[in-house]
Amino acid sequence: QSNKVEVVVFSAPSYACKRRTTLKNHNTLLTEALSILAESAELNEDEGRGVAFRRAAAVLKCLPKAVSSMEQLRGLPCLGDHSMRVIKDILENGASSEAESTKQSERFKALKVLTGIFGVGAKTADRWFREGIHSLSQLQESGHTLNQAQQAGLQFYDDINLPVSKTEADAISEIVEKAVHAVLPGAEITLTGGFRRGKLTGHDVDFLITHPEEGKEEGLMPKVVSWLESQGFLLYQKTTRNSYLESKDGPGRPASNMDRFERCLSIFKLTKDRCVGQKQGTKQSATPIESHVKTVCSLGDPTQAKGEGNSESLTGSCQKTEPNPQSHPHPLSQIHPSNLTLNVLGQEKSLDVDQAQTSGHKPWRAVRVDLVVSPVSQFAFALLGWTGSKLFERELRRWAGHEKAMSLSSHALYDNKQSRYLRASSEEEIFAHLGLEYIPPTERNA
Ligand code: DGT
Ligand code: MG
Repeated sequence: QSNKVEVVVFSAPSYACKRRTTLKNHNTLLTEALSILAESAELNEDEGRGVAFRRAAAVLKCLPKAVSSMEQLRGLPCLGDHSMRVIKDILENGASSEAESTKQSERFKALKVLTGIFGVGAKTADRWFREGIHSLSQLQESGHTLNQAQQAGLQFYDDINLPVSKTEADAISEIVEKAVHAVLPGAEITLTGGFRRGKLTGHDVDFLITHPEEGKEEGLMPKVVSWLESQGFLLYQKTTRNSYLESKDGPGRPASNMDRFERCLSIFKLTKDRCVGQKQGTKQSATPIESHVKTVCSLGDPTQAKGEGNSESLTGSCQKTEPNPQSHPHPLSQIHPSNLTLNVLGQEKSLDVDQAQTSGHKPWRAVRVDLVVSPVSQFAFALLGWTGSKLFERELRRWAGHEKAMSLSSHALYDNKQSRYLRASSEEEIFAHLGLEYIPPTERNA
């Protein structure tokens, strides 16, 4: 018998798309610290550093056990010197002093609060921060003109920063299904994003819509939006048209990482009896009673804020971060109530901020919903592209480009060697084209 203590040395492939990452994370202390540093880098628009920390966190997420010594990390990829120092600090002292001081820093806290506004990305938040705007109340006092998205973001700040539950996502699914089937029977709706990966909460609800007959999906989004609007389900929406066919860069080689599908970024109004404790078999009618109650919170002159759009929410890498309401103070408690008015059935009343903003005092909540329409010929690519996680997607594209000389997008897969597009009607086929073992959605939580 030997007295040698066996050290489990972990190993893992360096591409996240070759690993199986479930939601069971045995190393949350480590991954949370690395995620804070990633988030901070992203807020500082240092993408390279952000990705490095995301990769380091992701490799620890797939380990079958908690890390207990530095020795065990010998065989692991993606762990640079900086990440190793962070891990060592946690293993020795129980916490990372760097992650802790980042979390406490005035800049990080302020940028988190400001990018918590829908339609505000890292760039805008940084500009405001440098002007001395560190809180929502300071933003309001500054007299800055906000675009429509940002106004909605401020108005529904608390709700939007409150995680969406699976029950709420299912209630939204029902509404979206009703809307889509009302305007195009036979269309198919798929829940994508984090909920498709099995997450129990999310920062938004993502849907992909298609029709089995190519071309039938054209012009669908405006009709769906009109239906939703007529039923009082939308608090905000911005639809962008599909420009895929018009673009010069060609499928599989998008000019930016943005998709060209018809897409609607929206904020839904979800009635409370639909979100919490909805009883099985007691589905209520599609029209919520208070869809007749129009809420108009005025936060400046909306006519002054045109043209900026909300593109930042699409491109800002820090816009969509894991919801963590605990790390936020309650910035809305600082908003001056005199800025808010509520128009209920034509009666204007001044409104207590709590009544207007917090989810506890009103019979509905605001939920961020992303709708994407795809032609059925591109559906598999769109499904793979919109299921995530973000790092998994990035790694799939890196694998395709670096290891296979292929270009993968949410529209297509192009083989640079054969100079042709590779067709696929399922995610399994795409993985096969890429020479990868199929990883189901629940194991894409890198
Ligand atoms: P969540 O909502 O916080 O629970 O997390 P996810 O994983 O649902 O993340 P989300 O909603 O930001 O996005 C879902 C997936 O959709 C994500 O993995 C990547 C993709 N995605 C999001 N926005 C864009 C975009 O503007 N362009 C492209 N190509 N993909 C996007
Ligand atoms: Mg999502």
